[in-house]
Amino acid sequence: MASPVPSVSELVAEACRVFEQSFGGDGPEVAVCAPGRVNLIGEHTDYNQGFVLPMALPLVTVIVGSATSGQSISIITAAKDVEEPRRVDFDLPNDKAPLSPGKPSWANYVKGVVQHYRAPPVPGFRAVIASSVPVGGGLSSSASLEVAMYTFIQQLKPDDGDTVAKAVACQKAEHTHAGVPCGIMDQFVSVLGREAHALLIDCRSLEATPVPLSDPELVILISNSNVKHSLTGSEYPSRRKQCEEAAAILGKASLRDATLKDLEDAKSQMDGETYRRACHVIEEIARTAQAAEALKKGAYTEFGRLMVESHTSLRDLYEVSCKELDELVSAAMEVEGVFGSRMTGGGFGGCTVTLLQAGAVDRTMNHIQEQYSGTPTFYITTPSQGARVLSL
Ligand code: GAF
Repeated sequence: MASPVPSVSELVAEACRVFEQSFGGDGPEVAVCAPGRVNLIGEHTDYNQGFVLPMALPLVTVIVGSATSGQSISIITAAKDVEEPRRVDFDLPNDKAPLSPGKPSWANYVKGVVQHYRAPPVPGFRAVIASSVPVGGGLSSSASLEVAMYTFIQQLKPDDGDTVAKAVACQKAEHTHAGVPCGIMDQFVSVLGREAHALLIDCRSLEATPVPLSDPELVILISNSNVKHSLTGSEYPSRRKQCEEAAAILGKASLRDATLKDLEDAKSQMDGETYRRACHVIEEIARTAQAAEALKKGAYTEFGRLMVESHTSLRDLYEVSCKELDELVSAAMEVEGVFGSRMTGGGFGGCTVTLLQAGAVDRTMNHIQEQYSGTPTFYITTPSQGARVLSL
């Protein structure tokens, strides 16, 4: 019942086929991939310099291609559900003509990365994208495309190899070319994800601690609500702004530095909504550190309880959940053998993540399917490696 996921080699084969059909001549010389992610806990904490605990997925964006001697870039997407046209040609940026975002929107991620590549100028190239990360599903299809693009360009013209700076450059691409003032989580884990581990990322120091996550008795189930509410565009920046306002009222550089006591003391100086947003962030940062400790000890019941607390807080205090995500979480929590469940990612649609006993997977998927008012898609998943070069 879980969705079939094409393997990395199937994606490479598809991308190579499109490359040869479209560009003729020799096949591509380079192949790379970068994963999407699921965040286990620590939501809307990254841009508050807090902790997050994501893992890289086996769902990936693949790019194959070759350098050209010209001054332009030709890029084709074979990814599912993206805006037409599927081929875009543009000139390399220079000081007088930086690359500006436009239509189709999928190409903006490519343009953003070319613009922010850390060892300019980028050489001309032709490339094809193929992906198994569902677009708009809250599993970071955009970060996986940015990081795959960056990794591809590194093969044509290496930079200094600084992995954190690479994630930051990809985050910048998202800010300037997709218009989303995101935190660092998605790009960071897409670059630095580790097989069989989640990553506890301190978004202030940008240090990551791998947390082992490979118990055969434990399953990580992703349920895609298959809805995306249009609120996302405006609500994300407005949440970020409210957090910055709350930190300014508290006299702190970020909410990472604030305690609940600081917040209570300043309650009369802020409106109720700003107070609730800050309360979620301060508690979620502490919850994430606690959850990472629980996971290290294999204390899954404790971890699950924290996941549910996180979901409730995102629903009631941060107000980024929606009816569909709440339904998926409630249904999962009714099944024996489920430790915890919560929405994952920015919210307003997308996916939930559920931690459960291996023996409970089938009955959990069945129960969710029966209870959910829409049509869910399931992925049974494992923590995977970050961006990598593939052999052709
Ligand atoms: C999106 C953003 F891109 C991340 O940086 C993060 O803020 C997340 O929403 C919420 O935790 O995925």
